[in-house]
Amino acid sequence: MSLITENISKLAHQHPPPANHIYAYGTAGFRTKATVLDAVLFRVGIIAVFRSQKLDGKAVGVMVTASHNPESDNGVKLVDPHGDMLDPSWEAYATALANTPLDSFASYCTQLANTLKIDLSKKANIIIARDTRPSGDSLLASLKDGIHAVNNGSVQVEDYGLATTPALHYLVRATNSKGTNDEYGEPTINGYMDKMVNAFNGLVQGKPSIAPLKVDCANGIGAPYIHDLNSRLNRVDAPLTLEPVFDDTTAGIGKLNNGCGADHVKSKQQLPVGFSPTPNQRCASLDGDADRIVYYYNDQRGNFKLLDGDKIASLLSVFIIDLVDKAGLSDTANVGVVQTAYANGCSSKFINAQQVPIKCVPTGVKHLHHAAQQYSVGVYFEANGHGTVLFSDEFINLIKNTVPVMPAQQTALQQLIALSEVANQTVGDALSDLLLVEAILIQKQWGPAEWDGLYEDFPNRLVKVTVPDRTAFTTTDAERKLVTPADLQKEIDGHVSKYQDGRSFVRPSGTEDCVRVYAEAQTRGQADELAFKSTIVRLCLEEKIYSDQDF
Ligand code: G16
Repeated sequence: MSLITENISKLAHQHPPPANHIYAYGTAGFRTKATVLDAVLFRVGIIAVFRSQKLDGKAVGVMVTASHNPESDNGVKLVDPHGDMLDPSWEAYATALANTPLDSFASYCTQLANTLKIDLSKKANIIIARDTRPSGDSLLASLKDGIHAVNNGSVQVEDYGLATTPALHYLVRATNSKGTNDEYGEPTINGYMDKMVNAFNGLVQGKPSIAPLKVDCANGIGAPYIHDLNSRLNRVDAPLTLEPVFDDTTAGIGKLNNGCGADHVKSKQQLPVGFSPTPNQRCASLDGDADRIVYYYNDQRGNFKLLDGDKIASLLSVFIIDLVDKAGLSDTANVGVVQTAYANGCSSKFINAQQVPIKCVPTGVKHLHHAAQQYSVGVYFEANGHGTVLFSDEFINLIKNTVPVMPAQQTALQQLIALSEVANQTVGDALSDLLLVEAILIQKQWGPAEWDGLYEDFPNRLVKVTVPDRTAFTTTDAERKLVTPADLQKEIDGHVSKYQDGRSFVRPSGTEDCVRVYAEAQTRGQADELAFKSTIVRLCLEEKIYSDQDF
């Protein structure tokens, strides 16, 4: 046994996996109850070192978070050197490592290192952080044990403590690109904030202020970041003020994502509990690790109006298309939008009507990010508020090197450059998205109702259903159709055909123990009927599946 194998074996025994527990790599990494995650975090530490060693010691990120899930859950997201999610081809190795029995664990690590041709004597650089969950501290310690289990003396760990997920993604890319021609920014939290705020300032300087924005921080790590962002905006006299609410980050008191946050607002189509904005007041909600944002307002009659990821994507794509046109680049650059099955049918119709191509991909940032990279400017958003705008290197070169012949063209080019710096190029980012949206609203001097007026959504319903085994549900066609259980899709199609503009699909969640049912139709009553009376009834009664209290 080599020294490293011995060390792995010794430390692995301090982090034994629970009996009979199978871990699955889900939509965004491992995610489940915090109480069964100790072994996973230890083992993820090892895979992170392997990944870094395989990539010649480039920094790899590990974020300990369960994002929108309840406070008692936790999880882990892995970040590749360019700042995007772990290459999907490595998910299988991470899963195998997580599920290897303790007795054979050390020898399996050696075997995996051999298969992947990893030189364990190479250096590795791991950047880590966590969200505010009470379990975060001890899980971070397990992660560090895993990292140090492979320590050959040249494994470096940089621990940022409490940070948002998008900040960690930024730090990974900024660290790896420092000193190169593609330098992404100063690899510090200050550098992350400065880059966004300076570029935002360039977009809105001299414009009249708009009403303050109420920001629901989900009682998570986004709270100190929103407070910090607000002070920075004040310092530069920006025409925007943020008013944070739900900003209590005290760990262990059950407030995180509870009755507040982006997932609550989007799934329940309701205000955060106990929150009553005045009519037409612009509000936004982040999730627990600040990588998602949705907007909303109450109209004059007190009706709740949601401005979700689809509305954000629509606002951004219309604005960008106009700038590309004014910059004289419409013939050279292609702008595209990437959505998932959850995108409201009306948003897709609206975007298509602007002559912008749309691509539909399975749920998960990794899928959207990859598809958006195919465009000069790729706007990607999940309806739940997770997204960003990617600018290709070629397009950045083009806008930086185009010599303007008219002042309007010069302004458009400058604004495109500024947008590319506000937009997080590594992952969906609530803070960066907030600044993108606010910059456009300030430029247009729009309130939420004007933005909402771009198009009207089809009423829709999203329901979680607890099932005995969600792995029994498999899908195809970017998750719009079920393959198994057999014949269930035929039944759903039968129900859908009864409703004009009806659409419904069922898919297993990759972050929670449930399947998600989505339905939309022309009226609220029909959307609910399609979701509850048709699709879910079929699920529950015929498949002998029992729903949670949402049913
Ligand atoms: C994660 C993913 C998102 C996905 C969401 C829900 O978000 O990053 O892409 O939309 O989970 O996934 P599912 O429907 O499979 O449970 P977050 O913000 O929770 O990390």
